[in-house]
Amino acid sequence: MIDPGKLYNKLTSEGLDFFAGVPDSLLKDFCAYIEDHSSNNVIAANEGNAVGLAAGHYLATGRPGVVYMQNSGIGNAVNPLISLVDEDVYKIPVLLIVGWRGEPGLKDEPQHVKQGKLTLPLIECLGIGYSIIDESSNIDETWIKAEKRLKDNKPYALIVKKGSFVPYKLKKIKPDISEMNKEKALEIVVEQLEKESLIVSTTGKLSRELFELREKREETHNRDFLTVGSMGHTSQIALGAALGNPGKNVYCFDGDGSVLMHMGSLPVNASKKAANFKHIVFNNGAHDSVGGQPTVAGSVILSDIAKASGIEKSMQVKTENELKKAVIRMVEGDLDFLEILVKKGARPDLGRPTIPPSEAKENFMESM
Ligand SMILES: Cc1ncc(C[n+]2csc(CCOP(=O)(O)OP(=O)(O)O)c2C)c(N)n1
Repeated sequence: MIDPGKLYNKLTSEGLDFFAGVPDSLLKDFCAYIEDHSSNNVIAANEGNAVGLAAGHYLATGRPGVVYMQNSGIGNAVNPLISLVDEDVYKIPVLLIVGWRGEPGLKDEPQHVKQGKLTLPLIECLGIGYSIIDESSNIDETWIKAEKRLKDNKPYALIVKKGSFVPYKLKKIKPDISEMNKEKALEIVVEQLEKESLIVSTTGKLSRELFELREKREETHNRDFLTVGSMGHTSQIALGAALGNPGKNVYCFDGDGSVLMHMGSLPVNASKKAANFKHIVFNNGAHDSVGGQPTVAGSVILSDIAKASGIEKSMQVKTENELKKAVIRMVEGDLDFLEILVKKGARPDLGRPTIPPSEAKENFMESM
């Protein structure tokens, strides 16, 4: 297996000492190593932004930046890869490190299957040279291929298979921003909501926790739309649903990483003034689902950003008591945006949704 420190040292010794990206579960050991050792690591809002950061770094220093991402993020990065760093435009070298979820032949969740199959074709169609990295890859040999491309001012990608890295545990863990357990907070919210309300929940563990909570409460899953992929788009799915059926309350259960990824949604949500759309963000200040790397949401007040975006009835809570009162206000129509500060961490035995997405969609539409 590859020692994340060895890859990090190789890259920095070759002058690639600027890192930007969005964390990924397959790259979590490498992302954690960078977070602990580099003073030049930007955990970006989305993968396209990360390419922009690497391009800016190159403009300032003449040295390529390193951009890490899950293959789900290739879509976010396509525009700056084609219209900024591409050889037909500014010819800016950048090293991409891409976690290969859904690799053909390996079992993975439904949202990763197509992305996994299309990862190499997508990289090829973008004209980006690449090496496939697995546990037996030789970093020095791979670097020779990457360096050649980078010297020609072209991007190069390392497509990293599952299990390639020696485990490395993040040491610089930021303190929790709240004492409240996320599953407990979720339970309080679900308990207070009207039975017939619909929920659109975000990518990662929150949707898995909602699924398990429904099982525990012996309730139907039919009113929940679990956004298993499409990170950052949850509030727009919920808004679209709310606008499509003004007679039903639609609650968006979001994460801080997800809100940050496409934050422009907030003023758009405000502008629609849909009384039946309600946004609840579980803010743990981290990308908890993929390794706990920090997000900038740990040091900003998302409910103030919502307010400044035009969502006047917004508030932040961090105790169970405050939360109960806030959800009641929301149900009564007196609150549109609720930020719940919660602790990082999830149960190690957390399950995954067992209903196939297309069937879950039919059930949700029926409830709608
Ligand atoms: C476009 C895209 N980039 C990255 C990922 C990998 N990913 C899945 S969940 C997640 C973290 C989500 O963070 P947040 O919304 O704060 O929720 P938390 O995991 O903390 O519950 C990431 C980065 C993804 N699924 N899609």
